Amino acid sequence: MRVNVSNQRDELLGLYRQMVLIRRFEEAAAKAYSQGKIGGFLHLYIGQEASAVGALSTLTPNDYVVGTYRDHGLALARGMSARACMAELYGKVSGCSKGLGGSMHFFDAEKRMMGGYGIVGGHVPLAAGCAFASKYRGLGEVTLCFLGEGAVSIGDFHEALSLAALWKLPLVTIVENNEYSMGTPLERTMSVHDSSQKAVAYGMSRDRFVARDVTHVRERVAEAVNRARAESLPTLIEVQTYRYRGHSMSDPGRYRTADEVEARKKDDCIANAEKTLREMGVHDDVFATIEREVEAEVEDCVRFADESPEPGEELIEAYTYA
Ligand SMILES: Cc1ncc(C[n+]2csc(CCOP(=O)(O)OP(=O)(O)O)c2C)c(N)n1
Repeated sequence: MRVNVSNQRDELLGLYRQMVLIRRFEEAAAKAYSQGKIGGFLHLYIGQEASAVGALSTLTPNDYVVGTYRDHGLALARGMSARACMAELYGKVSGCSKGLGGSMHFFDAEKRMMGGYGIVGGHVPLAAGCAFASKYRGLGEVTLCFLGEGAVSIGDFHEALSLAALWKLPLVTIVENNEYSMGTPLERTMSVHDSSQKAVAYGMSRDRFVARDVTHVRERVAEAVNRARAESLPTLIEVQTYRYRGHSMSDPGRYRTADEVEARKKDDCIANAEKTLREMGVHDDVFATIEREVEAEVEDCVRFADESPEPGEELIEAYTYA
């Protein structure tokens, strides 16, 4: 079979652009946080971009995405507007959750981005519920659920996987193993270091790979998404990745050395994609254009967030149960 190189290149260029957008968006968010414009928590995804971008590139608009508080990358990869996301970080009424959710609660029903959840592991049953609803209604939709390896020891994770396997739900659960749960390394929280092995207990398909190449992530997740869509079967995937920043903005990261972080940055998913694209014949001018366009989009969303109004008192009653 003849491989269409220009299609592969264009596809990778699209994924590359999304990863650059996520990284520049979060760099701008970190700056705004240090300027006191963003309050509360801010968990950055920098270093992990290939995971969300590769995985979400396998979905159709009707599929569902459910994630943790580290949700900016998922939201942008799902095509949510950078303006609505940045405004949400600023707590502005023009944010995707009307400024009431902040960093941890990005949500967009139209894009089927079902959140952003702060309780570790608590969202996995919600994702199983989405998958159940799709199956019950015979819609052929798939749900992709993201969590950290810290959530694998939580009961909710096991209850959800147990039912997903029993009821053959179209659910792909992706554990993003970035090696640390806040400041605690994996070796101190789990007796089994390959979390995909948990699938064996439920008779569920599993996979495990390193997220250094976004195309590779896309191909491997596509196998699971196809299995979910065509056969209505769940899969558990462990994606091995690494976050460069602290757990959140308040974490100075003293539990790991600067050398460790620098060594991991040498295998950066964005740099790796750029290298592959150059090998495919993409030149400096294309990268410069992408950088310029992304910079303009990020500047625009920061300006939009700055200029948007604060939520008014009417929102307090509108979204409070009493
Ligand atoms: C049930 C529960 N316990 C504890 C916390 C506090 N907490 C927030 S994030 C976190 C670490 C989770 O790490 P991991 O699942 O590996 O995800 P990562 O932050 O690395 O993406 C903890 C313990 C919480 N939010 N919910």
